[in-house]
Amino acid sequence: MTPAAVDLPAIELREVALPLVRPFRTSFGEERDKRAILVRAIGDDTEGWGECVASVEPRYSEEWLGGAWLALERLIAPSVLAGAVKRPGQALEGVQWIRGHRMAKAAMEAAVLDAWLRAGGLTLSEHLGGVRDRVPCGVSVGIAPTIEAMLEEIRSYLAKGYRRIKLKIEPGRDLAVVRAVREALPDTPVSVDANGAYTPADTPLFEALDELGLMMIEQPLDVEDLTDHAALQARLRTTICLDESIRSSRDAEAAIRLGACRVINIKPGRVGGILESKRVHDVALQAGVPVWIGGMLETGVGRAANLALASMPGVTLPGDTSASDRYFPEDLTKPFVLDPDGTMAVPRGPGIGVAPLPSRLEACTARRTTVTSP
Ligand code: SMG
Ligand code: MG
Repeated sequence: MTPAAVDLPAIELREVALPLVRPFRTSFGEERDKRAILVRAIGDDTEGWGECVASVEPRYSEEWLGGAWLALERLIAPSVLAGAVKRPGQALEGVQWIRGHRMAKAAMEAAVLDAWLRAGGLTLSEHLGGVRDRVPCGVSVGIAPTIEAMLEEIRSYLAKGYRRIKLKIEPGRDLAVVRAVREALPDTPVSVDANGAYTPADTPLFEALDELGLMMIEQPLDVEDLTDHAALQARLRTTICLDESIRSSRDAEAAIRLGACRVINIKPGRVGGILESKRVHDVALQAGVPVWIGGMLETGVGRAANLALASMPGVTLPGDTSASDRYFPEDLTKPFVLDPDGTMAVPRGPGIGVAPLPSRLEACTARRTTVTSP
């Protein structure tokens, strides 16, 4: 059944703040608490939720929370309020002229899509052509102060069942750390993620990492260096996975054509939406390139959508979608729980299948505003 058009007379924006269970350190800095913008599309008989993954500072990409808030409040929400949403892809039609701001657009699309699917009683996974109701999960491990601390953290994740460990690396904290982990846990599938912290001059380092039997090396070089990634991939047996460099399905096509990667990490915020994520997936599937769903330390709202994306047929590798207790003492939604076999259930309710718990939402809200039709 195709849901009917939904009228959305108002859009609420909330900035939320949640403490993390432990600081998350990457090559571009450390986060101690999670801040996000939640978009709530309010219809007469339905509502929908989306999460904007822009970080507080523009380090992962040029987007940042303060800028995304303004883009949503002043440009994106007024444009969506101007018309009824008859088809899911329509939510962002009026904002095509806005260059960039993909994370802000993705959050709005997610909220509208959720409202539309809820109105029609369809799950997001069904809408995306999902083929599984449980998905295998990995976990991303931040840079720790010592190797011992990192090993302890990793062992606790393995005990819970996680199927793949991703280590964050940065210049100076790379080869020795990864070697120590491989030696301590030789049978554990391990990947590394550099968040673009290296240059082609670091090729000897990657050749050394190439000897360690890693599942993949994620975003070793700068976001704009597709050709350098292609040259590096040609020298390595280890698969290169691109994250930051893939901002659209066109980027995915180009990267695959150039041989810049053999795997793609899909994040809906980075590529400007859930529907564009499906297009990246389709391009990769067509080319025989495996994909997995990444994470941006989302609250349960964003994670629910990521789990639905992970149910698509071409998502054949464990993602960074971990359980609520890996991130927060208390999530915004009903907690997501990892099964001992290292899988999580794809939400079964209509739309994204979850919503923020009202009392948690109030407790975590730092600011809010409501944009209404003019
Ligand atoms: O959601 O578990 C998660 C985090 C996964 O490592 C993760 N994300 O480059 O893939 C990545 C990073 C970006 C995090 S920036 C906040
Ligand atoms: Mg990454």
